[in-house]
Amino acid sequence: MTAGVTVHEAVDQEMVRGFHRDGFVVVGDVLSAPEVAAVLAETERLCAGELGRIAGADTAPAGLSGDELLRQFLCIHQPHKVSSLVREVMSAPRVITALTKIIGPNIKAMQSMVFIKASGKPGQPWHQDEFFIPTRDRSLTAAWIALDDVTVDNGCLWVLPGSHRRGVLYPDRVQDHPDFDCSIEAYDFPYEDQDAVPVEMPAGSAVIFNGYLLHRSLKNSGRDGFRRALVNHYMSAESLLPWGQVPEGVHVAKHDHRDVVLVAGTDPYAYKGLADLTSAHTRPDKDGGCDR
Ligand SMILES: O=C(O)CCC(=O)C(=O)O
Repeated sequence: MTAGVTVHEAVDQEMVRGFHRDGFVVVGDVLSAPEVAAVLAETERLCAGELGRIAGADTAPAGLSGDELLRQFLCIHQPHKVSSLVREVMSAPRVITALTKIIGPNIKAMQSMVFIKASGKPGQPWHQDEFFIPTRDRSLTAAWIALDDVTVDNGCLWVLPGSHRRGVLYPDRVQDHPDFDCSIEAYDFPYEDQDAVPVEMPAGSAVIFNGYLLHRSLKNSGRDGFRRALVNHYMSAESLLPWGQVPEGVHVAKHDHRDVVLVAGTDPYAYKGLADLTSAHTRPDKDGGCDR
């Protein structure tokens, strides 16, 4: 330990060093057991449509409840748009403490996703989150919070340690592997599947990872049960966010998606106001085919 540095500071420095070296870090106990139970109950309410419309959920058969209902959903995007609880969890103190050490004092969130992934449901192939959510300063960072104990068997996240460091976005292509959902996959990167490590964690823990880190998840091959996770995406509030539909007449480099939630510090662009641009929606499940 460096002289004049407290134990807490030394632990933080080690966490930040690990994040920059590997592209990810696991933080334990970001949610307590009762908090996890509350988010799981909220997930059921989301699926039942009790919190507001979830676009795409209308295809679930009526009258289902409990596990039968949950099995109809692979993932719900932007649940924070209808759930004040999910919005609150975006600011979970242990996540924000870690993020401020990694990103800086001013942080905004632009995306939430709740994965439900019942047994037999597919994972998501190799990808880098910055391919989908581009920031100008490469500050995109995910907090993937386990809501069940996540294991290789039930389809935990896998990461390629250090794959963020080159700062390259690899090419992506359509894939139709039976173990993956309809998402496109990154390819032609200098890593092998054997280099990947599984991120197994107890419920309530989070893996925080860099937007350039290659990661994927495999099918839930458990005999029953779910592999649920709440994933929130954050970035530095100083950076513009050229994400989503670019309004007519605005150059893409000046585009700034303002459907964001400030979770730490101050927003230098507060003068622009906020916008309501996204809404809660389901991710297509392969059972229904991929819409290509
Ligand atoms: O949880 C999963 O199965 C995939 C999540 C993921 O890759 C992501 O949040 O970027």
